[in-house]
Amino acid sequence: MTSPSPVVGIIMGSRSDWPTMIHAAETLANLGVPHEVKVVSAHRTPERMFDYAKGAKARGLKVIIAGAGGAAHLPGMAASLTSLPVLGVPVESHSLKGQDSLLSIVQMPGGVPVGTLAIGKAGAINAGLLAASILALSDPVLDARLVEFRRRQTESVPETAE
Ligand code: RP5
Repeated sequence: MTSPSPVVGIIMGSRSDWPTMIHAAETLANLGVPHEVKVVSAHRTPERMFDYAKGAKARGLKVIIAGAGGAAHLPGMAASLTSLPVLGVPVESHSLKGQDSLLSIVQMPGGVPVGTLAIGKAGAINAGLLAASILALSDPVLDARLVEFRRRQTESVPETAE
């Protein structure tokens, strides 16, 4: 049996971003969303970035999740090359704790949007959930899985603090 074609592309500027971005991949896997994972650096592999973003829609991708740290221009550059929704995950950097990544990704000039999530693991998880929500607009089965995820999450929160 062949595996279904990916509909979400997870890209990141470096392999060192994987411990953060794995949480986006796991979130999508848990919801049964086919996805692919690639290292695509805006400054170290600019041609790979160009080809990836330019070809993403034709290959059947519907959403791109882009994680990067430091001078994190990958999400914005990807967004400039495709009309697909791009979700940006600021990876926590050593020197500035990801504040540099966050500001680099969030401050896009009007006209080229990047949906920016929180710094680090929470942002990667939420990027996966948000990508799934976008896809669920036209996929009732996925929508039901998201509703069930929320129900279980609510159920798992205890009322007492000790
Ligand atoms: C960015 O530079 C990457 O997204 C990564 O977060 C950061 C550091 O990369 P490495 O030097 O660890 O490869 O492009």
